[in-house]
Amino acid sequence: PTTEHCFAAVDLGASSGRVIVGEVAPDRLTLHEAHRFPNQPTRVLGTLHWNVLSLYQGVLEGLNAAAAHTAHNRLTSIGIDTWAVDYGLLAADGTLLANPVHYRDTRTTGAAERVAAALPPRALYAATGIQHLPFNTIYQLMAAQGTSARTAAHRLLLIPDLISYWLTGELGTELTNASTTQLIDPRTRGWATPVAAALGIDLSLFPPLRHPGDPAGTLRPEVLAETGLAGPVPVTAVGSHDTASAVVGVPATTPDFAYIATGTWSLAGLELDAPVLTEASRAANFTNELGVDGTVRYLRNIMGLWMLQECVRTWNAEHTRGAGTDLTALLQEAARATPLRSVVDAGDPAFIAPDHMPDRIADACRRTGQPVPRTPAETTRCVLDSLALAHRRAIEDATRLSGRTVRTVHIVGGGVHNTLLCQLTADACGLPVVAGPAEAAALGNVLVQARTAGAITGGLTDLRALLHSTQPLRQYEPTGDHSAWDRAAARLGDAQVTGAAT
Ligand code: ADP
Ligand code: LRH
Repeated sequence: PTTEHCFAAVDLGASSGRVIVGEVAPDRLTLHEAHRFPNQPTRVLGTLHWNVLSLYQGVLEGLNAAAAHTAHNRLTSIGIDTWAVDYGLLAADGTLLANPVHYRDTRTTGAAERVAAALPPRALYAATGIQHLPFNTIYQLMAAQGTSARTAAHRLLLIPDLISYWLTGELGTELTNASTTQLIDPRTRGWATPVAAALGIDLSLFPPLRHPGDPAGTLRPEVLAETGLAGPVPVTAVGSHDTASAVVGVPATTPDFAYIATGTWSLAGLELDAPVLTEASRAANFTNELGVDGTVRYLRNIMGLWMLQECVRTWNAEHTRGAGTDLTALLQEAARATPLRSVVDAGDPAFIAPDHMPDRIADACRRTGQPVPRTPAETTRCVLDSLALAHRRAIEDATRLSGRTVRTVHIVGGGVHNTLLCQLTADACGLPVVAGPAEAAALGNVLVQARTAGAITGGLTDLRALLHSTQPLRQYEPTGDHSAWDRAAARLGDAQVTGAAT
């Protein structure tokens, strides 16, 4: 590798963290996975936490491995993206006051009602355009009111901003991820001050906003010593929300595309120039998260491969399939299982919490009068059919609500490896699917850094053209009887596959 233009993307997903080195030139883009480590939350005294120090340790090990991969241990810069909504609270001296709580923790139960009493959901949506999800940061802050950490807090840092602070000592709040707090006005792309005032949230908790491409400090000497990197190493703000970086990483060649970022979650929707804040959009539970280069990510959160991950975890614990479930064999069996035998609402918040996923899926089938899956392969098929159906519904709703047309669906993220899910999504949507890259978030992260450093130039279209010409992609054409998907959707009824809007 050359020294000039190696970038490290720190990409922390809910299932794994990775540090990926991207080498970039105007006509070349190669990735090297320096390090991958599991992200395993821990329940302590009844609260589910992220193991944030262990994640930081993984980042340091990853940067060490990245240094070893580059000539002379040099990186042009580092960018950080992680999952959204969660945060750490800091004391005035910068100490982390408590271990960040996981968005799947149940502490937010009842918080939405308290927020609604202070600010009706319609007004909240008109001001922020954010989909109602029980774990949005405002609900977490409502739930944290009166706790000792919240009372003592001087600063609030979203997870990528916290990792960035530990690496550089600099404070900031990156905009794309800030939009997931439900405290940003997507029209002005600044703080929604009236919303914060109505909810009693002190916006001075958040350090100043920074934008993708802004400088975010340089690695502290202690970090250089630990990682073996040769300084100085700048940290560049990227789309620090992993989904914002993943959308940059969509290799679209025309404007009429929809995307589905599939990993732990499926985030399905469109890239727009302006938010859609209508009441119809609120009722359909669509979000207007902010994207790179002034864009809006108009999408719906769908439960994603979390449902399958949790099933596999349960089966492994029960030894249903021996010591460990072989995902490849399971997916092959699922491909042979009866199609669309039973489907569940993959937008249903009932699937958010961990544990007992196969039972919860069985219950949902029972409640809707459908056959209960009997084997892991049948349950897997039910999950994948349900996800494909939810993908289709999200794309149909997004086009209807925005007035846009879609001719191609791009799938990016870990789900790209799941060829059955990609084919089912093409079948359900009745549209060609282009699958890849799997590491779209890391690629989007690297591309924004590379543009900032001057290694490449142009807008999102140019960045995507580079992806299209350099990354392996696979196309899936729609097959099968399209009306079978309409009949399956009808079994769930109209209100389904949106996640109930309150
Ligand atoms: P996150 O960023 O949320 O941590 P990823 O984008 O890494 O998630 O996607 C993880 C998911 O991708 C896994 O849960 C799994 O379902 C799927 N996946 C990854 N590799 C494979 C594979 N080889 N075959 C099938 N599915 C895979
Ligand atoms: C995906 C993701 C998604 C959020 C969820 C909390 O990793 O960032 O966009 O809604 O995690």
